[in-house]
Amino acid sequence: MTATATVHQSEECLLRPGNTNCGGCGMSVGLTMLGRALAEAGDTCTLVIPACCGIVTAGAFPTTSYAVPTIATTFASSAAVASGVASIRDLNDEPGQVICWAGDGGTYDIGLATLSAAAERNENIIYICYDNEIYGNTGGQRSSATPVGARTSTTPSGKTENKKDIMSIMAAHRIPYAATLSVAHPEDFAHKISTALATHGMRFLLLHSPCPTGWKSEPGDSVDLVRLAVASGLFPLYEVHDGARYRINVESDGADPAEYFHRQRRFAPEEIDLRMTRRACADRVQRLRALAERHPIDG
Ligand SMILES: Cc1ncc(C[n+]2csc(CCOP(=O)(O)OP(=O)(O)O)c2C)c(N)n1
Ligand code: SF4
Ligand SMILES: [Mg+2]
Repeated sequence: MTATATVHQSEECLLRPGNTNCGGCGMSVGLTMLGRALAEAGDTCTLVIPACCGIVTAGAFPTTSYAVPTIATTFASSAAVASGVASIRDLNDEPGQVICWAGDGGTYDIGLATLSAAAERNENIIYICYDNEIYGNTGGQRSSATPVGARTSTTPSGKTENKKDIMSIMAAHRIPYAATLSVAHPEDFAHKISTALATHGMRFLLLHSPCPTGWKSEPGDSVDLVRLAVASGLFPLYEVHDGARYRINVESDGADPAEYFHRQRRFAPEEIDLRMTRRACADRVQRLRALAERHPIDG
């Protein structure tokens, strides 16, 4: 469903000006980068979006913030709806990508069953999870992507469980392509979108998406925060082919994750075990390096 744009649009504009996203929202930057990468490849897409900030920002019919056809789905069905739309497109030999754009609540939690089913069937879709580590548009409840120690409206004293490792879950499905994205690394972002566009079958991309409202951070700090997450090993940038071959795209430089926590009021300093966090970052990076050395993409 599309509606008439009332402002001039450049071809690469996927998210139109005047949308309702908060200032400093990583999702806005991610959609802009995605639009540019699609335009550069001469490709286009249909968006499939479950309940999340991403569909709130679409606005009310007959106007929309999206410059492409957009289907709003229930949480549980987004990967299934995207699979159906992609099958019809392929049967009719139609151009364009079907891109599921979903939050962490819709991906790690409520939509995981149909996401897993689509991955197992190797459906010809691109699934992008913008992970703001919270149920953003319903008031900031915890999700299974929320990191340990983060205070949310349902974990007021800090979450006690670790963030779910969705990348390992998706890699275990042996899908053709899975990768992590950061808005702090636009060239890497563009490279991975272009790889995804050139790959057939199920593609899963995980975007670390700053959310000043939920993270209780300054909107102007958003890009710095996710850059720190990459540099410290909290959110490594890597890609996985066929669930088996790995490549680290941006090496962690061993930056101390302390600053990442200090600049967000969702974390209470006394509840963050920095020693354990540093060890977890080092372990994560070491494990990925071992995988990339033993099973390289170019090997
Ligand atoms: C089955 C179902 N459960 C709960 C809701 C209420 N709900 C709407 S959006 C939302 C949070 C979505 O979180 P996420 O997917 O992370 O997206 P974000 O809001 O952070 O962008 C919830 C719980 C719903 N619409 N459907
Ligand atoms: S609540 Fe967070 S994810 Fe939602 S629009 Fe605002 S900044 Fe973006
Ligand atoms: Mg979310």
